[in-house]
Amino acid sequence: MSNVQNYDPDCLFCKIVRGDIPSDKVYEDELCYAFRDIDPQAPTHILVVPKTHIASCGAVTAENAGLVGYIFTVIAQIAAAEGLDKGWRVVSNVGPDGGQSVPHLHFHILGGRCLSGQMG
Ligand code: DGP
Repeated sequence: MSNVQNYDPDCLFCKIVRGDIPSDKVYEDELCYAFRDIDPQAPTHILVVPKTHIASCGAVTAENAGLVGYIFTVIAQIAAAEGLDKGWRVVSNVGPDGGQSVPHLHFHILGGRCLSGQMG
């Protein structure tokens, strides 16, 4: 079980990080957790989330920007480890109009097929 700061008992991804809900884990360290999306939109579709509960990119501040920057270093490592050498996409949806369905900051890593021309 992982420690989650700001644990929100109503948050699906807080429960996944804690291990209360099972997931197909790809990567974990003290700050973030990555797992395969349950409804993959590409051959590789991985979600990377901070272990602390942050609602979305809309809640990124000067205080947590370092964590977000660190997560991008992990995203690059995961993309390389997954062999996405022809390219990949990172997406973070914000709010209802942005298509966010789980209000815990997460970054989608999509790859393994050509994604060009699809932005929404
Ligand atoms: P978004 O729509 O941007 O908030 O993305 C949420 C993603 O989370 C969506 O692609 C499906 C995925 N998802 C939802 N529930 C679960 C779950 O229980 N397990 C896993 N692995 N992924 C989930």
